Amino acid sequence: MRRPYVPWGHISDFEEVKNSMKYLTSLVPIFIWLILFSLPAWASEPILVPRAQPKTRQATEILIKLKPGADRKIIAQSRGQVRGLEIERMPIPAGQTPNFSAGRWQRKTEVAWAQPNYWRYALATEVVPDDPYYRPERNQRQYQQWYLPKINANFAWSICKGNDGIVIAVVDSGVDLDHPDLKDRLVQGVTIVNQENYTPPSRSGMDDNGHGTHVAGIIAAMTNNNLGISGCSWAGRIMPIKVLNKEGEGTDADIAAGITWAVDAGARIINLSLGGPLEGENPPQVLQAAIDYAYGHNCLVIAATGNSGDNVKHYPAAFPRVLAIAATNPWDQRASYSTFGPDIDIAAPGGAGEEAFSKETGILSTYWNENSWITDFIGGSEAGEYAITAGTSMAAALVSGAAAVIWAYHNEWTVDQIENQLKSTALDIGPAGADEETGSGRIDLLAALGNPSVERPDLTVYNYPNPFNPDQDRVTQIVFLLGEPRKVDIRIYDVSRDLVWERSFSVSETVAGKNIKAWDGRNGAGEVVANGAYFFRITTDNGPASQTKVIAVLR
Ligand SMILES: [Ca+2]
Ligand SMILES: [Ca+2]
Ligand SMILES: [Ca+2]
Repeated sequence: MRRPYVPWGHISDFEEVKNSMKYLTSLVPIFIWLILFSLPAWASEPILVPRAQPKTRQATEILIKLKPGADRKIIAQSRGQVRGLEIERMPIPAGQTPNFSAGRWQRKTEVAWAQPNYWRYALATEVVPDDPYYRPERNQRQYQQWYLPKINANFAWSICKGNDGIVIAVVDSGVDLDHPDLKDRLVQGVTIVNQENYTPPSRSGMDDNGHGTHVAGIIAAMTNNNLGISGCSWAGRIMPIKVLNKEGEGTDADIAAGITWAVDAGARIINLSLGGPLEGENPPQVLQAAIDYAYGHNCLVIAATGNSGDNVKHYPAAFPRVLAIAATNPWDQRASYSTFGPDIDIAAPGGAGEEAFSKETGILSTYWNENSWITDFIGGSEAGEYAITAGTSMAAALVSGAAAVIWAYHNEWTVDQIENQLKSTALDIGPAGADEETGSGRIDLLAALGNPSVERPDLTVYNYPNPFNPDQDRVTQIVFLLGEPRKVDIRIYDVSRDLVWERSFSVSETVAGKNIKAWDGRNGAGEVVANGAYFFRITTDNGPASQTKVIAVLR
């Protein structure tokens, strides 16, 4: 029997899948949606927002303006003039700094002025879409898409938000064609599912599973429409290609046909959040042929590497011409479920797999199921129009969204150039250099757009409950997430900036990941503080990494 492909990150309790993948069922958590049914009030606390900071590159030329009638012999070495201006571009002699060289020119009697040819930088500023699930409003049960700021998408959007000319084919279980946060992003798709005892929905590309709808939302949900989530690409078109059945299974032949259909219909990117292990001796030739066809048409094929948590080769991700995506958790580590091996090209946030599901660690996106009429309800098998899950499927989708933005910005680039740009600008994580867990590292969309000028604080801070009532809550938990154990100081100030409370924690008292310290609402003299706003500042010994947040004390 043909082994069905299952979409990574999808619930799979279907008997056939269980039987055919028996050896993987010991890894049950990998195939389970990690769903949080009810979220505590603190679930709406904010997460870190990186700040843009200029990077400095040294000038390599001096620009000089000669006085009228000056002897032009002194500019014999000129590299030419600045267009439209009689200003010369002079090389800097070896061993001289730009300022020293400019000073020497400035002192010459023939020279009106001289300046180094300083570098300027695209000024990336944060862009905050109005979609309610992107960022929370204080004290409301709203969710955050931490994975977008994680890859600096919020700064990248100030440079490029995408382009409707870029079509991304989601070769998956289909996409909910009626989803209010997707429908205006869709182009005509197709259903290619040749399976006995299964009848797909009558409308081409319509989802009857939910997985493809989740993937599509990560890539390019309708953004800044004051509804639901934000997509990684604000523009771009999703082409729903349904090749998996209601249980999320499909065959090589249908997947290959879906790929060639998408290429012929003009897709630039093909997202394959699906796969299965090698069977027999040879990689699946029909998929190889389809991927070669896509590559031959300058179409980028992106695939999830698998949720097996081991180094079993999975196809199609293991094909060299596929961009194979591993998943990371919120702390830039390989997610525990993420398949590893020499075929891994790059990593992206896919959510943590080792904990119960939450907005802090899972991936929130659009969703479909029979109960999709339930709106504003997230979690569980009854998830409505939005749901949280985790998997390399989600990581692959995020890379597809990022690639769509990069291609919109560099429309003339080839598949290889897009791939190289994603790899060369990724943040190296895990073992130094390219490694088998996360490939070239975790993607950074801002860096990939050519502006690597962003500070990367390794500190995420929030507290809960907040507001905090010392009489009822006893303590407020101050939570800080660290990339690695560090020495940490916590100081709490009142509004007049007087110190109220402080503690220092040594490296041996902190851990990589989540740290929690409690404040009981009392000052250094043991008295409960007055109602009002307090600031707490957390500083680590990691250079300037610090974060300041507000605690409201309310009794
Ligand atoms: Ca939206
Ligand atoms: Ca590859
Ligand atoms: Ca590495």
